[in-house]
Amino acid sequence: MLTKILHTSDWHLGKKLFKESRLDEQKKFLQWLIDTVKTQKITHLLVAGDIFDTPTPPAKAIDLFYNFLKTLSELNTCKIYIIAGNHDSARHLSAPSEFLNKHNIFLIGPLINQGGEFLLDNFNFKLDTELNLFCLPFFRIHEIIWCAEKLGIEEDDENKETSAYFLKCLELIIEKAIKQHSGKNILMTHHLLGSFQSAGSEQGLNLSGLESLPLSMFTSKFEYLALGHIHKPQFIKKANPIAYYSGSPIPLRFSETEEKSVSVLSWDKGELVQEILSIPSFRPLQTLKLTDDNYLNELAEFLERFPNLNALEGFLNIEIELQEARSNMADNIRTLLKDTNWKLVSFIPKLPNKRMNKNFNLDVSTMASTEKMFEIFYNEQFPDSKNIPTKIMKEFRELLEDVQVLEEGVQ
Ligand SMILES: [Mn+2]
Repeated sequence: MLTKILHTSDWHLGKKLFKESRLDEQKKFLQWLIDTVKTQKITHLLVAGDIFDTPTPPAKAIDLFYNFLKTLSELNTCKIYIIAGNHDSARHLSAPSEFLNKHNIFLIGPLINQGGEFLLDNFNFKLDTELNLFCLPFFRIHEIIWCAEKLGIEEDDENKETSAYFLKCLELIIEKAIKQHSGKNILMTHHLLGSFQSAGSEQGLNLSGLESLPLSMFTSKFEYLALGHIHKPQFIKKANPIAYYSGSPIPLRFSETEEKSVSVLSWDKGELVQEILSIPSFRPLQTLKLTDDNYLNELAEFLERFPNLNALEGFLNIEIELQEARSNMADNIRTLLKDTNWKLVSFIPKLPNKRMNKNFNLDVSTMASTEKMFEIFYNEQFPDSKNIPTKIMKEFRELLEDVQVLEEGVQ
């Protein structure tokens, strides 16, 4: 069978948009993917990281993932290679890998295995007689340095903290990997490469002061770089090698309006041919900007023009410019949406930019806590209200906790 590769990434199974589950869309995408593997006669599926949205995903997301693997492996025509991204728990993702290898499913987790070893063979795969795949899952800098030292890089204690030393270590690993087999090479990785455009829904990656990995490290060694992490599909380089972010299969935020796609690779007389296949939209996400005095008419007009014939209800993000605070707007909108195939998911009333009182000065150094600062800020914004409503205070505390968890995660 002729080798034909499909590259996708950033599924983020289990992710929510505000409080709304995306599993229905993710399920439809995975069904579409199975159909595409069949019709396109795909022999190898590459998934470049961020399979799940969180290290401990909800049971329904795990269920969806394993059902997908089961259905695809039953076709018996397509091998599956999946690397861990920064959102995945690499150890959890790859825990069943020995069992799944028997079914031609390869889950590539942390560089350093449970036994504390780095085995280059576990990251290198022969796809056919001519073609090799090298998988570099999301890693932290100290892991690369440790692995390079195991492979015999000269110890350099003086420069160990520098990014130049880290790049030297990474280079050594890549060189050792591609020397293992002769032929053409593909790299799959979950990192920032070259100059990229983010979609805004990605988390930052810490590369010890490096903005991204230099592309020059990979040119002349690889034919194709199958990249994951950035949600907007894009080329980092169009040839020699092609470096491509396939992007996420569904929009993860309202601001992601570009068409989603997967990348398909085949070879014609030894020449690499890439085709971008569009993924259908399984649920429309729409931002509507409405005006203060006419918002219900404008919304009615929108509903008439865009009835949403999709099987799944559309998600709406409504922004309204207001002259002054008004009540019941969101409820009025929900009433109007009641018998339609649209759901209000996010409502943002925008009040005219109240200038902060120039004399208002928050001396952060004397503040006991962030909560106290919020209290003072709130009283300044809404001088008529005596206390912060309990609900707002509760939500502020939850937000604060989320930010703290995120900060810990990024470090
Ligand atoms: Mn990522």
